[in-house]
Amino acid sequence: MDEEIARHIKKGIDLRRHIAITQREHPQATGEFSQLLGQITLAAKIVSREINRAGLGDILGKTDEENVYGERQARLDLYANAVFTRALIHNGGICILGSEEESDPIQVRKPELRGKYAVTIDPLDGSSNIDYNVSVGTIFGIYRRQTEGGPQTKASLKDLLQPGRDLVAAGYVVYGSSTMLVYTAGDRVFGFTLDSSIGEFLLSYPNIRIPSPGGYLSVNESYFKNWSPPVREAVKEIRDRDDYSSRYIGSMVADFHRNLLSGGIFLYPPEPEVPGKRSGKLRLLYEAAPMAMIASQAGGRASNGKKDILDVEPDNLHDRTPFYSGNREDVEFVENKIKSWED
Ligand code: FDP
Repeated sequence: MDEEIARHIKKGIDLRRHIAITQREHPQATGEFSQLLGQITLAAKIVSREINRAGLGDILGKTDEENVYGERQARLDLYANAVFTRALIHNGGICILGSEEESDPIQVRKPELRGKYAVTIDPLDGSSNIDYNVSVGTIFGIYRRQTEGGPQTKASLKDLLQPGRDLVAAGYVVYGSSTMLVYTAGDRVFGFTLDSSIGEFLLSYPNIRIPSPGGYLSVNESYFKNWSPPVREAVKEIRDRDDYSSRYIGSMVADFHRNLLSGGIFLYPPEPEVPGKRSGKLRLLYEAAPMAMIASQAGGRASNGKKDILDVEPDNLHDRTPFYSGNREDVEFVENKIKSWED
């Protein structure tokens, strides 16, 4: 980042001003990217407000609807999906949206509203925790449209089926004890905290770097018996290290966020003998790839056990992937364990 621009990025500035400053590095920018981030933050504020008063309204609990993975959707899943979809489709500078809650992508139908970005979103990650007042999140990834023909031409699936390496930006919102938005546009990771008294996200972390070594081991150990031998061995060894402690919330955004700030490794390994979990649980496009971009920009790494998540080419919108992310050394330690069993 240009030093003159970096000087203006100070704690406390609001997100809109921050985007305006960072966009100075891109004199050719049309404003669509700023517009898109603006719409994401607007939707995040609406969802945050609803989550904060969730117990008061009639919005907790499950619906009778199932998503494409056969999971029963929570009411807040559907609410968050509707809020983000509306914000992005009508005014977001995008041409197509892939949502974890929808089986098919959503097209921007009117040519005059079509922008140059394709967006993936997990509107409410960790929603099985929502009824218990545990932190949940939203994850988003922003790609450049690949389909030729300009706004007159409809977008296509290939605009969403891109490897994480092609992400223009990625981020998440964690609805926790405070609401935070963390994002990267490929140069540093920034964290903003929502000041609800003025309704603005203010810069609280100007340059997040994953501390290393040490930190938290974060994994659902109740699946220990289902993992492959190298993964079991790696988890046991990390657990025994003196500078590691265990924490698992079961809400990916919250687990990832804690480890981004404190170091360590978050794992969701495959369970080779368990139908539906042979590639783990997490979704490549909606969860893994955006988080991999953030981990990598913060000096860490995310892997599927064999290669960097950013290099994995998606075949389908709803592909799942094993996921190991955090300190570069810890992720490489797991990768080497897996490799050593294959050799
Ligand atoms: P949830 O099902 O509550 O939406 O991928 C979704 C996710 O939560 C992640 O946020 C979380 O890390 C993981 O599933 C939790 O899965 P387990 O309950 O199997 O640990």
